[in-house]
Amino acid sequence: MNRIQIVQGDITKVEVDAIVNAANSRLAGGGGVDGAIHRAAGPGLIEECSRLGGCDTGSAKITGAYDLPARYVIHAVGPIWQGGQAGEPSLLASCYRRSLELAVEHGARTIAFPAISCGIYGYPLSAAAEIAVKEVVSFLELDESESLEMVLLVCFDSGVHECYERVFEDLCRRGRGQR
Ligand code: AR6
Repeated sequence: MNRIQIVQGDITKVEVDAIVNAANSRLAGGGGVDGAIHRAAGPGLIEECSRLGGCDTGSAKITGAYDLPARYVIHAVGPIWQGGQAGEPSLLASCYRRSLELAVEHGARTIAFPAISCGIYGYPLSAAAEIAVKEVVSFLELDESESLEMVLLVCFDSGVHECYERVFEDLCRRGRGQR
């Protein structure tokens, strides 16, 4: 199986059916990857987001992608890191699961994720990367009809990229992941 790819780059440039945004719970736009996605999508995106009534932390909502090459943007709201005792790991895992479910529900066959919560929200990178990789691997293992062809984990810089590669290789070595 070769359905996970870890790549370095700008998620707004990636040609997939759905890109995931690391949004805030008001879906109000912001900095980081959220700012980049809204700039590249154009004003239609914030207008559509403003009609969605926000989104709970740990969940996700889907919109059109406007001027982006993708068909959909899935706005996932990751947890703000507060030390790890406030349910952050399960909230982050649930962002990945919910985004993958939404993609499948909308017929997307390819999806790209940024490192949700790993920027402004301060989640420690290797812990977050492990959750991201594990959730994607488990989802793909259960997706027997292979409705998802490819999941890209898009790392903005080389530090994030190296960390994801290391986490993925560790997981494969332990026999729990396949690519
Ligand atoms: N492509 C891919 N990854 C990117 C890009 C890009 N163009 N730009 C940044 N990243 P962050 P968060 C990486 O801060 O921590 C916003 O204000 C970045 O290097 O974007 O979930 C929202 O509105 C990091 O590895 O998201 C929220 O208020 C990762 O994306 C808040 O930030 C996530 O960093 C969400 O914070």
